[in-house]
Amino acid sequence: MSTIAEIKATFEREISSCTSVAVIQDLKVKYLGKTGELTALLKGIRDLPPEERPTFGAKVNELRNVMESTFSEKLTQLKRQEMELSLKNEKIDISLCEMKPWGALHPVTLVKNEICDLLIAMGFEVLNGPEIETDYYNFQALNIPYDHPARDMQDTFYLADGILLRTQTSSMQARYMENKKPPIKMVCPGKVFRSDSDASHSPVFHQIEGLVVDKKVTLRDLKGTLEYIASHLFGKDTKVRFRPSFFPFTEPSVEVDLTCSNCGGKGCSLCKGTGWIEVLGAGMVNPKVLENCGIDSAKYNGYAFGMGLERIAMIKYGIPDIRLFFENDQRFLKQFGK
Ligand code: 2NL
Repeated sequence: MSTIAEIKATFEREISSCTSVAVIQDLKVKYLGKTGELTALLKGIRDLPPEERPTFGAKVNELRNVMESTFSEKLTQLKRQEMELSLKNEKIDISLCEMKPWGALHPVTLVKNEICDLLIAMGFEVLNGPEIETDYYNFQALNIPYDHPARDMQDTFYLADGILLRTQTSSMQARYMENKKPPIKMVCPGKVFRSDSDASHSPVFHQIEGLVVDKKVTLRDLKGTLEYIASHLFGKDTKVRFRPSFFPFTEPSVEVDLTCSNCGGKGCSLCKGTGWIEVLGAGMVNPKVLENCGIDSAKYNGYAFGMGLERIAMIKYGIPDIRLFFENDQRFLKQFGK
């Protein structure tokens, strides 16, 4: 009986000084576990004289019940305390994310994505090509003669004999035609380089060129495609106008004007009172270019168009100077793509 009293006393002392859930679980094992102190007492009952067993057993059981309810009360209390403490200490500052400056897509990327998405919807494939090109794919394959001014050192960045920074993405289109049989519907966006620099010319800028090669393609197919793009980029009432022009790689060639998105065609300072803005060049692929790339020009023909993405973005967003695209000034960049 005195052992029971001793165990009870130590138990009460230990449990009242217990301050954590982990410790209380150890204590429970110490007293009530398989090899616990109280369990040992119960097992010892058989060594007592039979007349003492009932009273002793009842006392031990009574203590076990007290211990079990004390453990469970103390456990609930400690769990609550630990929860309150962690709620107090582990604060999550959810405003921290707001403090980080969010990036935005560059206006040239926005315009590129928009045009690519429209062309993808019409079944065009998007391809990227090398920025370092050979003279052959950049000029010769595209029927640009040796005496053409674009080939001059003042217009093209040459890296080595016959190697240059591409001046147009059509170099990739020439590569593509060599390897694919018509029908071809592809678009090629990317950086191009020209030795030229002022408010409307940058030594590096972005172009997107489209190419369709198939049987019986017409200038009207080209116009329809451009009307679709123009109406989505600048509004559904935008009209497309062709004016005769010249490119070595297309015949006939056209300059393409759109009704001014600023005044809707009435005439304003942006369109210099004409109501029209020149946005791109295009035409029917010169049969010589098709032949250069191994396509039978008696069987197939096609159209092609090329536009400067900075120019499109300048018109769309009213940006006055091309150099703004390349200065990486956050005050400029963060106005787009929110
Ligand atoms: C412009 C005019 C143009 C093309 C690009 C092209 C490509 C092949 C064959 C024929 Cl593979 N043409 N591209 C055609 C006409 C005009 O670009 O002013 N770009 C900024």
